[in-house]
Amino acid sequence: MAEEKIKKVVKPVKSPKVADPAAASIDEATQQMILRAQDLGIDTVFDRAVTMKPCNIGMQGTCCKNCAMGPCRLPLPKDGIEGEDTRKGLCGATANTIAARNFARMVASGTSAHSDHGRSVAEVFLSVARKETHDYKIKDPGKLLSIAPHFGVATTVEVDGEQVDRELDEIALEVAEKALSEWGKPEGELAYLKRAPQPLYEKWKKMGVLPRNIDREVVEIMHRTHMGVDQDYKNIVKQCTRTSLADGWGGAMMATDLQDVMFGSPSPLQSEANLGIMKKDHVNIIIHGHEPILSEMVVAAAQSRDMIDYAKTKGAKGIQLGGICCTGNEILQRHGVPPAGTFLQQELAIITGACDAMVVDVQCVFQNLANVAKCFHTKLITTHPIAKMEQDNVIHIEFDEHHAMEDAKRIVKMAIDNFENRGAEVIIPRHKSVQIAGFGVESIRYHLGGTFRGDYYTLNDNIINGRIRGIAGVVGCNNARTQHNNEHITIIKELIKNDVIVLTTGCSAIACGMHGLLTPETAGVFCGPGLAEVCETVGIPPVLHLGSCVDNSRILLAATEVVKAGGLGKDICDLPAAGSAPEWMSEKAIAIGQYFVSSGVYTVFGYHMPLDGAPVFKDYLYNEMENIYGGKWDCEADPVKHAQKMIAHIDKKRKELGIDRARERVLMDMADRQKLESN
Ligand code: XCC
Ligand code: SF4
Repeated sequence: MAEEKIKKVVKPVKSPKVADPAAASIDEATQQMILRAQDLGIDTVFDRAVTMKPCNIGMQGTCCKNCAMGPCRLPLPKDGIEGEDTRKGLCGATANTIAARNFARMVASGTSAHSDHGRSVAEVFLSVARKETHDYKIKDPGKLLSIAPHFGVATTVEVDGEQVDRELDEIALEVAEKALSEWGKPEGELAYLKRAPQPLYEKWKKMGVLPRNIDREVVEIMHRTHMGVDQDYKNIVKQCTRTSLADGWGGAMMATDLQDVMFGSPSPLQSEANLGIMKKDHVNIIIHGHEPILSEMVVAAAQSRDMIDYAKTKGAKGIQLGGICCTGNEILQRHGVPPAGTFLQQELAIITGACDAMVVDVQCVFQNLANVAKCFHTKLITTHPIAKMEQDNVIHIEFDEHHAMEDAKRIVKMAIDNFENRGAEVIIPRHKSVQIAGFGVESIRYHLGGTFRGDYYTLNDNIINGRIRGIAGVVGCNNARTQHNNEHITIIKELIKNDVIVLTTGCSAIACGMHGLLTPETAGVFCGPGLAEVCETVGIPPVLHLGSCVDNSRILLAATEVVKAGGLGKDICDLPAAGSAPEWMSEKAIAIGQYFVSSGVYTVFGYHMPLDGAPVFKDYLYNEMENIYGGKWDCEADPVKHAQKMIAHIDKKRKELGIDRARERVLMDMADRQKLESN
C-alpha cells in the first residue's frame, strides 16, 4: 500500500497531450496553424481529439437515454454473441430498437437542420414576393418559372382565349405560399416528390413512405422514438426514410431552389481555396455557417464603395471575405468568394491573427471559437436568434431580412473598426489553390449535354460507351477522428483514376478545392484515359463542385436527369452510380445518407457508423434495404477500399445494364491509340 502511494507522488507530471500536426491533417496550412496554436498554448479540435476518447458504448450505437430509468447501456460482449441475443434495457428494449431509435433521432435532427434552413429561405422569399423587403430580389426568374409547375402554380393565364405569360410577381407570391405550406400542410404529400423518376415515386408510394409535410415527419420520429412506442427497428427505419425524403426531396431541395431564385443559380467561375486567401493588409471577414440569407448581404456590403473607402481610412487596402463550411460554399458558388477552409479549420482562421471578424449563423460552428477568439482581437459575431453562445466575448447582432443591408453594413463596419486592433503577430499560411466551382444541374446540362438535344445526352452517351465508368457523389464533413481531408482526397483520386466522374458538395468540395482537384488540368494528371478525354474535350474538371450540403438535392436531380436522358435504366437505382461521405460527423450526414439510400443509391460512409452493437439492425441497413429501395448503406474506413467498393458497385450496375463490354472496347481502343502515339 505504502509503496503504491509513493509511486503516485513521484510520478512525473505529464505535459498535456497535443496533436501531431502531420497525423492530424494532410494540408500544410492546417499543420502550420495547429503548430502555431500549440506554441501559443491554445488548444484546437485536433488536440482535443487526442486527449478525449469517444465513448465505447455510444460508438456502438447502443446507449439509450430516452427515459430516466436509463441510461441503459448494451455493449456487445467482447467475444460476440452466441445463440440468442438476450441483451435488453430496463424496459426490455433490444439493441436493435435502441440503435434504430438513436439512428432515427439523427435523421430527425439532420432533416430539421436542412429543412429549418429551407424554411427561413422560404420565409424571406415570401417577404420578397410580398414586397416587404427591398434588399432581396428575384435574380433568376427563369428558375422561378421552372419550379412553379412542381408546386402546381401556373406560369401562363388565359386572356381572351389566348395563353399569355402570367405576371412574375403573382407567380412568386403563389410559389412562396405553396412552398411555405410544405412544412405544415394538413393533408396530401410533398409537391416535389413527383420530380423523382416515376418508378421511384411508385416505390415510395407502395411502401407508404411519401412524406406528408416536413414538420410532421420529424415530430413523428420524436414520437415514435419516445420511451415505449415503436419497438420494431424495421418500422423505425421506414419512418427514417419518410423523414429523410422530406429533407432531400423537400426542405433541402426547396432551400436550393429558392436560394437560386433569389440569389441567382450558380454557373462555373474561378476562385481559390485555403487559409492562404486571407490577406495581411486587408480587413479579413470570415463567414461561417449555412444560411446564405445573411451572407449574401455581407458580400454586397463588403463590396460596396462606402465600406471599401471606409476600410481604406483605417489603413487597410480593402476587404477580403472568406468562407468556412457551407455558407462559404454558397457565396463561393454565386460570387466566387474563396473558402478559407473546411469545418476543421474554423479555429485556425482565427489563429492566423488576421481574422478581424468571424460572422456565424447556424450549424457546424464550434463553441470553442469563442475561446480562441478571446486570445486574439477577433470579433466573433453570432447573427441568428436560434444560435447564440454563452461566452461573454461573443457579440450577437440579430439579423432581420427587413433591414438586411443595414445589419450587414453594421457587421462589416465592426470588422473594419477592428482592423487596427490586431495585436498578436499575423501569420497567414501561404497555401491556397486555384479552383473552378459553381456547377449545378443546369450548367452540367450546358457543358455535358448535347447541343441539339439540350439534355444529359452526351453524359449518358459517354457512360454507355464506357469513357466514363460511372458517377459518384462524394460529400460531407470533416471529422477530427480521421486525418483531415485525407479520406476525401484519396477516395476521389481513386475514383477519377478509374474513370468515375465525381460530383461533390459540402466540406468535401472545399477539400477538393484546397487540394487542387477542381481544375480542368486535373484531368490530365489524375484521371483514367476515358474520363480525361471527356473532360479535356468539354473543358470541365473531373470533380464538379455542386455547392453546399442542402445542394445535395442537385445531385438527386442530376441523377434524375441522367435517368430521363435514357439508355441507363429507368430508375436511379439502375445507374452506375454510388455515394460517399468519407469523413462524416454531423447528423445531417445521416439524414442525407438515408435519403440517398432510399432514392436507390449505394452509399458508403467512412470512419465508422454507430451500429456495431446491433448487428441485426446494421445488417438491415447494409443489406436488406436494397431489396426495398434499390440502395443500401455501407461503411469502409480505408479510403482505397472505400473507393473500390463504390467502383465494384458501379461495375455491377454496368453489367446489369449490359454496357460492361462497351467499356472494354473503349479501353482497348485507347490502349491501341496510345501505342500508336508512342511509336
Ligand atoms: Fe458541416 Fe455543411 Fe458537414 Fe461541412 S459538410 S461539416 S455538415 S459544413 Ni455538410
Ligand atoms: Fe432504458 Fe428503455 Fe428507458 Fe431506454 S427507454 S433508457 S432502454 S428503460
